Amino acid sequence: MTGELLKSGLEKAEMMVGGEQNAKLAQFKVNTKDVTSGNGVITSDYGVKQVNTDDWLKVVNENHTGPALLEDPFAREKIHRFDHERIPERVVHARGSGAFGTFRLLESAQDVTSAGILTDTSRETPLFIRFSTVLGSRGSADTVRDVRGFAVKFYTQEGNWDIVGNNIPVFFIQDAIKFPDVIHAGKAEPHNEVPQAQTAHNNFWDFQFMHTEATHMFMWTQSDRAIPRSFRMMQGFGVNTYTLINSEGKRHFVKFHFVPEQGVHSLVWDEAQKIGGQDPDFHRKDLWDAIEAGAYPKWRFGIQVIPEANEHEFDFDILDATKIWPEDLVPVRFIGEIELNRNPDEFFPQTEQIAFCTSHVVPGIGFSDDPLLQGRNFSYFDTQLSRLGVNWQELPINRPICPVLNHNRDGQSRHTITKGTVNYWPNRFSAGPPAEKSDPTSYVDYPQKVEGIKVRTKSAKFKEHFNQAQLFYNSLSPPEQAHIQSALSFELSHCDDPTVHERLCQRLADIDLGLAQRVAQTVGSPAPQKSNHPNHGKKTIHLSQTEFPGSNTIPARKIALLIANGFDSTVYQTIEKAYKALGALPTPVGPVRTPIQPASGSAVQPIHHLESARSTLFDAVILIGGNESYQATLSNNGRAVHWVREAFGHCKPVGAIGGAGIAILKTAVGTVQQVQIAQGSSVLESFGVVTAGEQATLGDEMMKQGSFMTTFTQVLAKHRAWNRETEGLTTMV
Ligand code: HDE
Repeated sequence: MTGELLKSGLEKAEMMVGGEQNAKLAQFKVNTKDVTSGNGVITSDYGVKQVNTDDWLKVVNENHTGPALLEDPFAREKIHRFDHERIPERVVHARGSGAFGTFRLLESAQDVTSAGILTDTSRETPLFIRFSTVLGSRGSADTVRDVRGFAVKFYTQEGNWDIVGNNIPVFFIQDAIKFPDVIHAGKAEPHNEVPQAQTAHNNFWDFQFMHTEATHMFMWTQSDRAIPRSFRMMQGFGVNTYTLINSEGKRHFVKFHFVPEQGVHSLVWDEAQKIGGQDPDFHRKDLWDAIEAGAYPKWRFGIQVIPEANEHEFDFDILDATKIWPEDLVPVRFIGEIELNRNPDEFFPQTEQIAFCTSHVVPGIGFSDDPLLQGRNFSYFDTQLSRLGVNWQELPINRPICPVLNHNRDGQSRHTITKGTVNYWPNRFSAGPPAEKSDPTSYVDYPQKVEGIKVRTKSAKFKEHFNQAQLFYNSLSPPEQAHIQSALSFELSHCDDPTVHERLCQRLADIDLGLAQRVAQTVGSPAPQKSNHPNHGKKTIHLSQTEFPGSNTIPARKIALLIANGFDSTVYQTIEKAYKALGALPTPVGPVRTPIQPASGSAVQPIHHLESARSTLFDAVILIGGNESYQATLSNNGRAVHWVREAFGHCKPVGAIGGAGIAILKTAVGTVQQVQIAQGSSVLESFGVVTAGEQATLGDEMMKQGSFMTTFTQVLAKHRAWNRETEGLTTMV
């Protein structure tokens, strides 16, 4: 009976996946209502229509004043419900946002796994991804320096599979028993709950010093990875080592990877801090807007696979979550892609109530003896009990799309009504039996051989903590290395205990002596004179963002087109049209939001004025150019000048067209003599600043090779002009 039920459920799920709506979205229909459509009126939660929802029931005198009555069931219900609206926020990763999407398998991985989702290329699997910061509370800012969560729930035909990953491939600790310590040390300090959503304080850095195993990870958190430009531009990593089991029962170790098609890009620290105040929801809105605009973010899904027999062939332990599997040793095999294409309908029931468990894997996928993963497998389910209650898997967002049948019962807020007189197995009706082992859609445990003694210890290779911290640092480009140095200097400067500075600078010497000495000098700490672990000088591939393959793209990049009365309409229209066609988001910005008159042609209404959005919120700025009025308006506007100056300082592509555009540019960044400026009909790129002389500005000409548009597009695709920093230009503005 169960077999049939399961089969029909699977067929149904399969049908729906292939149909107009995916199975998960179809399932939501039962629980969804639309308050803005239809003729509904307000009722109480128990269904009675209400005629007055503004006045509490009272006993009033002739002046219509008097005490409110406790008797009023409508008022009481409303207040009761409000009083209990909040649930505990996640103990970590409290702030996050997410979206729905799909997974498509491009190449079967049946040689290593029997999992349907990784072997059946005809399937499209619904999914939800929640991105998050780790340390801040629910209301903290998006752009803080922190690890980002990258948690994926695949609603597969064989049950839910969760990859609860991060945007950084390693972790601070090797054993789950240390997790409360690292999180206590990282979150706000216990005596005054300061600071919010930052690691720049004594306790965090004290912990890092006390745990050499954290060295590799803290180098990642001090790198640009911890200040991503967008959720859409982050890599995702499963971090822990899982296993894949194929239909012959053979097991491989695996790490999961997601690589963004939008490129891997970050903010700069000054910008991240400013956006924290200017637009605390920067990442949340960016994801929402991209999906609403149809610019669906995509990631390639890949696996790194190591046969069971090769487990001990590496100089690191492949079960140690503080280590990567360098891609020159174990290449990533890309087998699928994910796309996010639908925003949630309501934040709380979907994004807040989604609950992930590393222990949720489907047939063909298993765990390893990674001690961090083993502890995580316990923790996630446990935390959902206090956050959402024991029946959390019945919540619409968490329900699998395949049938669920078992003898678990009761508990708070139980929704399911199971008919029948038995709630145990075995029973006299043979109702609700276990699945057959031969059924490939059922989970069969891998018969792992285990023998040993019961002790608290780690393998010898777990005790080596510096090789990969050095490997990471060495593999970065000079600007990325410089950013780590600045980040460490910032963080340590916020620690007011000199012991913390001194110890940490000693620790940095274990990664790179030069780095340690430079940081020590900046924070005013004694400079280490020798390293106990001299830098081995080795590098590996794909750790640097600036050199990350395939990162140079422009879709969904936000370009501010600065206009003011007297702007050049032809130039504006050409650029706007061209960038829209390329999938970027050109946005007119003016001194005010009332329509702006060009020198000739129709007026344009800016989407932002210079105060409502700063250049920090855009990827690039173009001074469109125009007549004297355009030039005077913007050159004499301090905010406009600051806009361009700040964009230059943040290494963003800056364009200036014609005499007027160039004049404003010079007012903003004139102190930087090294930037070369175009003249006459030429177009020039210099330090990511693209200028077009007076005669180079005409419409069609702009699209040709060597024109403003093609030159600016190349600069834009590179994201930032880092040579401004390496050549010291940014310190001059
Ligand atoms: Fe988590 N982690 N974690 N973590 N984690 C949680 O589960 C935990 C770790 C990660 O968007 C909690 O539902 C332990 C590594 C993400 O809902 C909690 C250990 C990685 C999210 C928990 C780790 C993560 C969480 C809090 C050490 C990257 C947010 C709320 C062994 C691979 C998921 C919740 C979401 C959330 C425990 C370490 C990623 C308490 C014990 C390593 C993305 O259960």
